[in-house]
Amino acid sequence: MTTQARSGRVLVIIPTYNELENLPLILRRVRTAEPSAHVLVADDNSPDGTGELADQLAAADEQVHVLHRPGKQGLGAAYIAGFRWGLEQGYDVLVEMDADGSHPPEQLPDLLDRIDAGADLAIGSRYVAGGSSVNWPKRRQLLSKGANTYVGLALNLHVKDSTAGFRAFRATTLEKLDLAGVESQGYCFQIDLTVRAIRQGLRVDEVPITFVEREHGTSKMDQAIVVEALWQVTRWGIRYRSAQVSRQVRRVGPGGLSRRERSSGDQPDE
Ligand SMILES: Nc1nc2c(ncn2[C@@H]2O[C@H](COP(=O)(O)OP(=O)(O)OP(=O)(O)O)[C@@H](O)[C@H]2O)c(=O)[nH]1
Ligand SMILES: [Mg+2]
Repeated sequence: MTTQARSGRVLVIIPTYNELENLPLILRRVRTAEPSAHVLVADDNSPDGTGELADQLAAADEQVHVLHRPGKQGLGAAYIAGFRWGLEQGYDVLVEMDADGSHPPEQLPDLLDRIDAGADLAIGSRYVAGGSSVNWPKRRQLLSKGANTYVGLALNLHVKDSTAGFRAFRATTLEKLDLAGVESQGYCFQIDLTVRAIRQGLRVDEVPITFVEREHGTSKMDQAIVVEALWQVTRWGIRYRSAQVSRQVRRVGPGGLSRRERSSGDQPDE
């Protein structure tokens, strides 16, 4: 599908914290891959001057915008602020993309095609057929894959890469997710949004992507972050399953299945 055929205005949100080297590269790649898309750089007052560089780049390109935030408040908070800005400005599709090149802008059209084909949320996935990770040490790959398998089991999700951070949301999807109620940060943020979309009955599609480990700048990820996230997922899983059990108990009641349920073959939730 050509970019001219896009069903709406697209905003690519790129959160930045100390991405001086990466920012010009990623902006050029996004603008080339999807020329009609606008970009919002959401910078948390990076000490290395990424925010000032973003201003210079925005001054030279009317499709590039900058949201300055007072200090480092985490990826999730930067995205929520970016979503709000984009919704206020009337964009129809809002995209999450890291600044470090891990999410190849050249694959952005694949995500947008999926939105145009009817998805409410398109996730760039490493773990569906055709997806992969490049330059990732084996240990990190195992940690990520294991975490995703655990999330799927604990929360009963049929999404292979619920922690992925390269995604396109319809504006109408974000409006249904109760963004004001999202408190999760870091590794949990993406999982939280995935769960919210699925529980709303929205169409969530995974699109294969090639995830590329950052070349410039420093990584903020470690094992402790993943372990902490999985503990939060476990708490959500327990809450979700106990809600399911209470529903089941209410439905079956002390006398077993109602006559209607018996005659219709209707089963309580699993
Ligand atoms: N605005 C803002 N951006 C952030 C913050 N923390 C991380 N980012 C940006 O979010 C994106 C993802 O962060 P990364 O550090 O690449 O995290 P990661 O991809 O999980 O791990 P590595 O690539 O291994 O470092 C990058 O564009 C970061 O600059 C933050 O507190 N505020
Ligand atoms: Mg990264």
